Formats: sequence, structure tokens, C-alpha cells
Amino acid sequence: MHNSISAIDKPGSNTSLRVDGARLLDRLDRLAEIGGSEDGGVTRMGFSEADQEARAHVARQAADAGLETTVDAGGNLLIRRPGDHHSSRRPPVLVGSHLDTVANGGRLDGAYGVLAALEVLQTLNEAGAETGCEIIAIAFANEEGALFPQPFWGSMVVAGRLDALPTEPEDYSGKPLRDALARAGGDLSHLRSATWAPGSLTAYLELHVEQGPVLERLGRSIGVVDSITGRTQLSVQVHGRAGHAGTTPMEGRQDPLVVAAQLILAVQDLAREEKLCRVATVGRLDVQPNSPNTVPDVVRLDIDFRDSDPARLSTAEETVREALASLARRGNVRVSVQTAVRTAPVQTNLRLREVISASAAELGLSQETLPSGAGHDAQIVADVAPIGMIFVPSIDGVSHVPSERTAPEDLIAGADVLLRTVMRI
Ligand code: HGY
Ligand code: MN
Ligand code: MN
Repeated sequence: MHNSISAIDKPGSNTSLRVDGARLLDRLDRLAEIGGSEDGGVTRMGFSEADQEARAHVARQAADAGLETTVDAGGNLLIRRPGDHHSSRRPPVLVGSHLDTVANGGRLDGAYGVLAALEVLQTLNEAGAETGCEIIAIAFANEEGALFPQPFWGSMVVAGRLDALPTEPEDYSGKPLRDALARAGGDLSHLRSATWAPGSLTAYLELHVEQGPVLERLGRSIGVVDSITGRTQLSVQVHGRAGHAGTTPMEGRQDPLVVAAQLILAVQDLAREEKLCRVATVGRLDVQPNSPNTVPDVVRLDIDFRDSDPARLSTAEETVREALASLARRGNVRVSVQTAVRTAPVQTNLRLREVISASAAELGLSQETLPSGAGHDAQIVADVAPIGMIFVPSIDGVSHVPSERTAPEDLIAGADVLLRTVMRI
């Protein structure tokens, strides 16, 4: 984790500057229409058509605002102010989040951080404000990994974690990423050109909805994030022996779905009974051939577990692998396990936390320091830059669902804290 940061925190110059809240809210409404559904949900899975449309939409909004946009080889959208508006030669500050969503997710997860970063850049540009270094807004590609199961794709590229990425990524149906990435303006053969070396950024800042209940329960407007959870995601395949539901005797069946069901209960016990990790979830299950009168052939499931302690994550993973091996023996099926995600928990940068906190205080906003139970691009970018994260409350603490919402005044307040923080770095 790259955590050294040069002196920051100039007293808040231009303290009267505020974002254009109405413009931010309007942009959020319009972006939510891309991939939007009747129930208010949004589906813009990374590198899908809807995701490409959203990226192009935001790029047009930036260009209409007189800003410059580029797409790097990883498919990340970067937005810059034209000309030279920074007083020092220090490396740039990246500010952003992601535009892609989970299936039928919410309208704010990721999108809010990207549009707030655009709003901050436009506000600075309209005011002709000088900043301590260049401020670049970024929309990371495929943070969720909902279609192409390589979550944190864009931030892994920026952080140079190319060895951890498959050389020829495919989506869940086996479709290659290469063409979809090219359509987004990226280039799978030149990912290295999109990496940022350690020390080449002064900081990375991400504004995000909390996606949990803490700020709402405490009645706080701003969250100063002190750490981001570690996360392991295992992709499991259970191979049995398909057969006729009516004629295959129960004795000697090799039913992969029965083993998968036993595994799902074992995963829940990890967090519930054995307390080996904070949370554990099986959210995706694929049964083939998925026919009511056929004993299944193969079952695929993804196991997601999280904790702030890497040692607990390793123990939980070992326990899952042991349970899987013993269930496979008992069920006389064959299993294979791939590690889809293994991200370490990270701390945010103390100086950035202090600047965020001071910015919120200057704006008269209540605040709380808290950990993030969700994963974020920031925890990957932490390899190459000091990171800071700002939260705003989630109504009812829900996210990854159509009812994901945040009060408009909180959305605007979060963007003002981001603006003020950026101006102090
Ligand atoms: O899964 C997460 O924590 C994030 O939403 N990608
Ligand atoms: Mn998410
Ligand atoms: Mn997110």
C-alpha cells in the first residue's frame, strides 16, 4: 500500500465555492435512465451495451462542460480540465468511482462518485480556480464484475496488477472481453500503457454512498472512511452425474445440487455459527441443465466472504475448501475451485482523513469515522497512491437493490466535501 503523502492541507482557499447541486441531481436522474428498469433498478453490467452507453453519456456531459476526456487501454474514462490550473508540479489527484452496476442494482453505487467528480471538475473550471495539483476525474471500468467476472478490472489496470488479471478474460458465457473492451476504447494488448506507477499520484479520492445503516442510524451526514474490508470470492463448480429424475435410484446418485446446497449452508455457518469471518454469501447459483425432471449435471456457485482481518479471511477460505472436499467425497461428485477475487483490507491515508474531516467541519456537517463493509476501487488504487474515501448516508442502509437511495441534501453535501477536500490537497 502506497501511503506516503507530501504536505497537504492548505487552509481552505476559495471557501465560498460550492458545487451546483441541481446540476448534480439532474445528471444522476438522467444517468439512472441508462439501463434503468420499471422498479427503479439499474442494470449496467461492466462492458455491456448499457455500460458503454453510460460511459459515452458521461463523456459527452464532460465535453459539453468544456472538459477533456480520454479512455485508457483498460477502458477507464478520464476527464481533465483544459490548460494548466495547478500551482505545483506535484503529481495529479485522481477523483472518481465506477459507472457499472450489479444486475438490477441501485442508481447511486459508483455513479454518484463519478458524477460528483465531474461536478467538482466543472465547478473548478467555471470558477477558474487554481488547485495544488492537477485534478483528474476517473470512471473505473467493471468494478462489480457482474458480466465479466474480473471485478475491480479498471482499478487493477491503473494499479498495475496485470499479473492478477486473466490474459484473455471472458464473460460468464465465455464471450471474450477483447472486443467489448475495444468498443469501450480500450486495448487488451496495451494495458501497461494505462498503469500509474507508485508515487505518480498525490492521492486518490472516492465519494460513495455508504451502502450500510451506520450513518443513518447515528444521524450523521458525512462518513470519513478509515478502512475498506478485505474480500475473497471463490468460483466453485460441482460436477455430478445427470440422470432421469424418475428412473435414477436415490441410492448411488451423484447429485451436484445436493452438494451445493450443503455447501451453501456450510458457508452461512462460517459467519453465523463459527464466526470465522464477518459476512459470507452465496449470491449466484447456476444449475445445468436446470430441468425439473433431470438430476443436474453441473452446478456453479460463487462464494463471497469478507473481513477486516486478512488472517480470518485465510482461515475462512481454508475452512470452505475443506468443507467442499469432504462434501464432494460424501456426495461422490467432482469439484473445482477458482479464486475469483482476493482483495486485502486496506487503511485509508490518515492525512486525507484529516482533510476530509476538516472540510466536513468547515461546512458545518456532522460526521462519523467508519469502516467500509463494501469493496471499492480505492482499495486497489491504494497500491500506488494514498487513498481517501467519503461516505454519505444510505436510506434504510440498502444497496445493490432498486430502492438504493440517499437524501438529495446529503448527495450535495458529500460533493461539497469532495470539492473542498480536493482544493486543500
Ligand atoms: O461487492 C462490493 O463490495 C462492491 O459493491 N463491488
Ligand atoms: Mn457495488
Ligand atoms: Mn461501488
